[in-house]
Amino acid sequence: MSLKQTWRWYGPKDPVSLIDVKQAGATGIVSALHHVPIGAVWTVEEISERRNIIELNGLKWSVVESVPVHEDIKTNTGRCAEYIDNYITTIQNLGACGIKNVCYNFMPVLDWSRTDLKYEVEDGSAALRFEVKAFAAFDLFILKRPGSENEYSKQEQADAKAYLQSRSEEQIEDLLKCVLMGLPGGNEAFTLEGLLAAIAKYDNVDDKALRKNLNTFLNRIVPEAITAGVLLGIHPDDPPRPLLGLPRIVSNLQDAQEIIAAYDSPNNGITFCTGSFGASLQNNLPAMVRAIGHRINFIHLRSTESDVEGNFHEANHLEGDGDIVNVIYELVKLEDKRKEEGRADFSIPMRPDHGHLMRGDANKKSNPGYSGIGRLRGLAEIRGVEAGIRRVLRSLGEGGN
Ligand code: DNO
Repeated sequence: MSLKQTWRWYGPKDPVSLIDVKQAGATGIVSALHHVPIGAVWTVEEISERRNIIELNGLKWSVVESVPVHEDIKTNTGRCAEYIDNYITTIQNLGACGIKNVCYNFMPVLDWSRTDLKYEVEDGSAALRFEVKAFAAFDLFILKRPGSENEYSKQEQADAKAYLQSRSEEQIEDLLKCVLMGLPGGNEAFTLEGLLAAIAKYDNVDDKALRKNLNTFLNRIVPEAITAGVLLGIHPDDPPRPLLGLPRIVSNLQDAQEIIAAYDSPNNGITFCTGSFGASLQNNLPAMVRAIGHRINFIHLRSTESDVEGNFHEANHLEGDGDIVNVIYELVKLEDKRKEEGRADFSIPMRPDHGHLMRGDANKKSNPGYSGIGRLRGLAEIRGVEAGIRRVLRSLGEGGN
């Protein structure tokens, strides 16, 4: 046995085809109906259509990533009640179509964020990067968010200004696009005014209020997920630090434990994203698997190289500070334990998350982080490590079956 090897596929327009996925050796697909407006119901017809395309290619739609949560739910304003009802219907429809694993996130306004989509690493491939002073420069001097000057020290403001002055117009434009246009699978593109308006909706929503709104959401959707047989997994904050003065509630072990405790059920789980949690040097990933493994419903494996200030770029899957080899060891042990306990969900879907843009893909169109060859390398390395760990455990008589 092994972790269920899956692959994110953005749908028929994804430049990486389902044949490519099959040849990479994945058997499960992670996909979403990105064309459905956030908050609207995913109908059985639309879900079945996507599922059929996947199945026609001999693959299985294993996980939905993501059913996005409308901002009105996160802020508990406007059409919140209607959007929660719609979310429930979507979960029921997914369950009825046999798709039983749903990832979502509760990050305010922006989904995952980076400041550079083409950071060149030593081997010449390009990685995604987040730089604290670049983001501060965007916040302070491009977005000019009211009150932002009170949230950065004098030194941070000076660094951000110097950073901006050192950049060409084209580089500044790239930074602007990187933050505003959103990354694949994230929220819609913003204008500067639109972003300011979206942020202003959080004027009265701090961490405590956001947690309360998440709990309200969970109390409504988890019982329905249980009935529909759907496992939910909240995705951590990426990066795991507050941005644009907005609240952040899924950045570390304690956050994850609070969410699990808010509604104690295997259906209320975590998407264990090693890249998101791992970008904070405070998070010990193998220890986190030991602590919350019983509620891990979906896994993203990738590594980052970070510094104490919070800057990071995405490293090769087995390099950087993610300690992915030890994480895989803990995951193999976790699956053994689940089998012993007789859990039906012992095999956990895992996808290689992101990858470098490599030379063979450099001239092809691709979604940032989601080119084919970089992820193929990641999956192959992960698969090799897992096979090796299982082999050794079996020969020692210590599980790994
Ligand atoms: C980035 C991804 C995120 C993630 C969503 C989950 O590569 O991990 O887009 O899918 O935040 O809801």
